[in-house]
Amino acid sequence: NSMLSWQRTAYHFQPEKNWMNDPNGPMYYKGWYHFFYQYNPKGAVWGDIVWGHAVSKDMIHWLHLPLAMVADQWYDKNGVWTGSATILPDGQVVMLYTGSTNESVQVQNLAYPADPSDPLLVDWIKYPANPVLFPPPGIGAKDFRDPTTAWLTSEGKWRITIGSKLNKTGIALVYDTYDFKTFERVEGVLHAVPSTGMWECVDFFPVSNRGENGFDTSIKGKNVKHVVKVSLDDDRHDYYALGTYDEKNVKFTPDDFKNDVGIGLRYDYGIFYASKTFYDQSKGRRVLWGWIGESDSEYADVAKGWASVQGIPRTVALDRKTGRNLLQWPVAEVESLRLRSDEFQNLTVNPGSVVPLEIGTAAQLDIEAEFEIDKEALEKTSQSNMEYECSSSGGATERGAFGPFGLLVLADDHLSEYTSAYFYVVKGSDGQLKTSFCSDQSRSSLATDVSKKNFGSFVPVLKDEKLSVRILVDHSIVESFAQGGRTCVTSRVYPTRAIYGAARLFLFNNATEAIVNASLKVWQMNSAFIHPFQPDQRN
Ligand code: DQQ
Repeated sequence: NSMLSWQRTAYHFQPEKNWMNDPNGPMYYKGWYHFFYQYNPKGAVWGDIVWGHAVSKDMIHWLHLPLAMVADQWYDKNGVWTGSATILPDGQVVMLYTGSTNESVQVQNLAYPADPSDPLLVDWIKYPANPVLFPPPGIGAKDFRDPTTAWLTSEGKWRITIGSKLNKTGIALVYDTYDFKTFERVEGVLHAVPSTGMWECVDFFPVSNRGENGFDTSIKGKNVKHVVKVSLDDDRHDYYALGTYDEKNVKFTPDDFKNDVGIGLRYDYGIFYASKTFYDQSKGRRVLWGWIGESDSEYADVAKGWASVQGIPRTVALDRKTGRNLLQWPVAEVESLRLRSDEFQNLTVNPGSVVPLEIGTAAQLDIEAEFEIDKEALEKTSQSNMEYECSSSGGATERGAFGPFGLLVLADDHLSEYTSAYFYVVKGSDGQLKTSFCSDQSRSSLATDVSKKNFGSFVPVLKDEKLSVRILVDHSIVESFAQGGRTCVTSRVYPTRAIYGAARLFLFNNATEAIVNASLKVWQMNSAFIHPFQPDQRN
């Protein structure tokens, strides 16, 4: 239905049609980035899941390849579900994935490239003796899925973890193997958190506390911290914790139990789920992929013939300034799409004002913005003992002393539609300033069958730092990275007027006391090339 095609994105990865969900088995192999994904070839809703496959030289422009794996065996008849790739030291690729069997039991299966000399890895072989793992005793037949990338133990075995639950406790089961065909269950669990429910798509990886961009999954040593990420089936968000991995006792211990996995930090406070990282050995960085679903109705998805996009791949590294959170940032390659830019220096945005930014059209943008608020007003204010929560607030229109202020993206001239991305600062009972960053969908669309949620969270702002945000705007997606990627928020929005050439960009300040000084650079973004592979593109 071409009537709804304006919501398609121009530079975020999506198949030509139908339903997509989790990223699967991302890796870099013989000069190509490979991306597999959960895909329904038959329609725009979840079901009949197989593995879609695309390749890219830069994770921005993509060539769609034939389906990598379909549901053609008893052990994956009800779905070729999520899995991960491991690249062995000799370059061999091993893929482990979950199959939902003919009886809907969740089992783990092994697959490998039919022709390792083919950089495109078009054909895949399922190991004839699959499945390689069944749900262990005491674990529900439908609570055993999404194997991770394997990492090496000191004894030279490969170790993986698989998400599950015991009653309402989310757990990560551990298995060791030499050959990915026979596995040995490791007693206990890598990690468990009560009341978090089923853990989907567990991810486990090292980060450097010295500043490197990324580590191979098997790295060990003094400069290493570990991250556990889980996708909570019950609330559909991806949570992570930083901590320590004790190899001998096969235990992850979070640095801060109050911020344990599933109850503390999220990768993204908007729509972002079932994410997975991989180590990009070509650039020495760790890259995160995340599934960004729709926030309109299933009826609308069926009508438009497709559902879901993938977020722009993000580099992930420890935030060495705080030591307590990760930093996520769009991969540098996205900057190759930047076209013409406009710059605005030191604009004064007074309380209660909206400032149009004359940049032409604004449906495909990359925005870098910095804000400073007037310190005197902050010191003099009588408003203290304040709390702020994006989700329960009135969004861009509810005024406080020091917020909200920021940007209105995907807006129309008359502001009948806009998505606000804003900061809100409060002075707490301890006299300390606390900053929230929010992305509000409540005014994004005149349509009624869409989510009107306001997403966001607290963002750490260190002394002498300005407030800053990077925002990628792409027709129906707004991906924001506040304070260098400490807090990220992704919204899916469905404007009916603020589309194509009618989309505009504004600054706004709806604080009552704070005068805001804003500086921005705004790039128009080119569309990415995302098309079916043609034989002459084999290079
Ligand atoms: N999606 C897959 C499962 C996974 C879930 C099925 C997470 O393997 O647990 O499509 O979105």
